[in-house]
Amino acid sequence: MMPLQISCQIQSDSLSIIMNLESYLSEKCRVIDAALEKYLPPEDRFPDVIYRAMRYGVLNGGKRIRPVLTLAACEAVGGDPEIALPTACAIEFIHSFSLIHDDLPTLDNDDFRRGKPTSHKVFGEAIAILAGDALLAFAFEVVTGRTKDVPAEVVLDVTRRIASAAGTDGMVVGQVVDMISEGRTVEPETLEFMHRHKTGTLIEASVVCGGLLGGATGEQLEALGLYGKKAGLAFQIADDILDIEGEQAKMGKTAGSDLRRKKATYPSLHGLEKSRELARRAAAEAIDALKGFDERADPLRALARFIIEREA
Ligand code: GRG
Repeated sequence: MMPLQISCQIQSDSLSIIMNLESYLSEKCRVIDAALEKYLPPEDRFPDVIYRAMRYGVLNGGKRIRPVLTLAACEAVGGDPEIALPTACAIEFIHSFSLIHDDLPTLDNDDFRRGKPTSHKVFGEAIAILAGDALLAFAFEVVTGRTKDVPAEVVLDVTRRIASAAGTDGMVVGQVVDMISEGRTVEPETLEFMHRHKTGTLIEASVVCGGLLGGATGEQLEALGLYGKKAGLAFQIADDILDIEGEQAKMGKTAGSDLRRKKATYPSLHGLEKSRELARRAAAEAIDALKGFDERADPLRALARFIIEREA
């Protein structure tokens, strides 16, 4: 990973934050990767192919942005990130599930993901579908079974928010709009709806659930929700830009696939320059949403910048 001395200039109150995001990310990723490995079923069980496929889809080197956001949001409200770890991992299981299904021939038909052959290329389509299904169910097993020292109603609320973000209030409708928009010119509102749902809702849930588990007040939750919405939108606009400008080797997936499939994207509708401006604006609004928080929210502020400056 490139050294990331992130200097965040917050536009509204010109507060400047310098933090070493690289060391923060690598420490959090180490903790998250160890927990993902620990929670996942071992692959020496019958029938091993499904466990191997589940593990392959998760333990293949993602950036872990969503679980890092969950831990960072928990810390931003003074909570113990250890408590949020099962939820952070559950969200990564759901995200990994969505990538396995998104890559299938019937959806995006991609051959590479995170620098490796996609799940269906390794295990065949049927097992890839089942591994995705298994990861979705497993995510809820982990949140409800592994979360400790939190009131049951908080676990219930977290569970409901994650389910809602994965389903027809979130990823599923976003994906449907993505599919029906292929090859068509869509209205800016439709594109924003698509991005908010396909990517934004799970990112928002990652942040809000971290806050909930950390004991956030109602006001803090509202601010974290706004941060998550804006950061989620910035993330997907940046993803659209990377599909055009990014280096395939760094991204670990096939570049230019949106163009080939005539996908509705920010650059296709607004052009690259305006898209960069919209991503910057969304990230600045995310940072602005945290103005009532102290320095414990600095990682969230730096992550908003990282989301639009990343190279993969
Ligand atoms: C997942 C509930 C559910 C149903 C299937 C396939 C699908 C519906 C939805 C697709 C959602 C999807 C794949 C959105 C794209 C989000 C996106 C930008 C993914 C890339 O995320 P990164 O960059 O990837 O965080 P890494 O590999 O770093 O984890």
